[in-house]
Amino acid sequence: MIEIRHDWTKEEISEIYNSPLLDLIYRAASIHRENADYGEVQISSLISIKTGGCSEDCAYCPQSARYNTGVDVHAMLSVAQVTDAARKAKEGGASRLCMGAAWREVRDNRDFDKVIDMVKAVNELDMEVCCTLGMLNEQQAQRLADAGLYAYNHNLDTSEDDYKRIITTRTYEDRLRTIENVRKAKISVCSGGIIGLGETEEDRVSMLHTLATMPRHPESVPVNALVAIKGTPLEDQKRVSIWDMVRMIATARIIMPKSVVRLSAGRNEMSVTEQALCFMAGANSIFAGDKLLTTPNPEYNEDMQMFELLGLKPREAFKSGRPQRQALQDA
Ligand code: SAM
Ligand code: DTB
Ligand code: SF4
Repeated sequence: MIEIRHDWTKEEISEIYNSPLLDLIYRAASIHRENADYGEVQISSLISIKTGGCSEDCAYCPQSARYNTGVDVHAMLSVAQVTDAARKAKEGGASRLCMGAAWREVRDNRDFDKVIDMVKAVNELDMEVCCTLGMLNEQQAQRLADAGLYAYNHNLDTSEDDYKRIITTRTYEDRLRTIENVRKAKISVCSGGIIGLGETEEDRVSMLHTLATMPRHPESVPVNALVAIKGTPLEDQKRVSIWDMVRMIATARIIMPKSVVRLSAGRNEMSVTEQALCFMAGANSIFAGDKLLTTPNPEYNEDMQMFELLGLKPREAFKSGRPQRQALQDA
């Protein structure tokens, strides 16, 4: 039995993160292999239901209205457009559809009513439905849960201390509060961060510490490599080293052994060999489809060839039970 701990110290996490690379990969791979489904990779497909024009100043984001990034502002998609995309993603092997909106927070207006309709419609296709819509209050989280929302993505992005350098228009506490509201509504939590923002190793360890000491670990932990976007304050950031990506993934795998660790943004700049190292280190989820929200992602066929080569299989939907409430209660 794998022990799930919520009392990790920063020192312990730092020691793991900084252990000799091959030891780290071996330890993470061994833990990963204790899970029955280690050859399976969960596939999520992303769709931007409302693009650009966001009021927030997240220094990495192509969708902030404050930077000239060339991303056009789009009105919200229709329910039919979303279900069409969901059907295609499902045919391609995706078990989850994640709908993203360039919002600071959810407001109780007609746009939110439309999101609720989208959640219901995608749910009917027998896919896990995920949303990432910014901050939520308890009632809004409950409304999404009642519509059948399976998961909610809300990333911490970096450490509490580093947060102000990256975002000034909201606080770390705001972020944590939304995650709590999602938890209370018994929706599966997806929360992780980005590396390559110019953060220190201590910041990475601290962010992992925040995640791994939550009363329940997030069910999904996305590890994004910064996609440096021209026009944003982080446009000149160097591409993050693959070894840093592997260290983050392996450490997340070791300290949150039951969570799905997602090799998220940045795959388009990675070779198959590099991605194979990430899977070896315990990554067991990706975003598939030729686009993330606004930036390119590897072609679907290339990903399927990679799966074939590495002997990986897409994970079927609702493997953790449906609705996931029981699994969440048992965790
Ligand atoms: N507006 C909502 C929010 O901020 O929570 C939802 C959408 S937002 C684009 C979702 C996440 O995408 C961010 O929290 C961040 O982790 C990730 N992201 C955005 N731009 C990125 C970039 N250039 N490189 C890597 N990850 C990025
Ligand atoms: C996550 O952790 N990464 C995804 C998803 N959750 C919403 C978003 C990545 C966005 C990369 C930049 C873009 O395509 O706009
Ligand atoms: Fe807006 Fe989300 Fe981008 Fe921040 S990350 S600017 S909140 S869309």
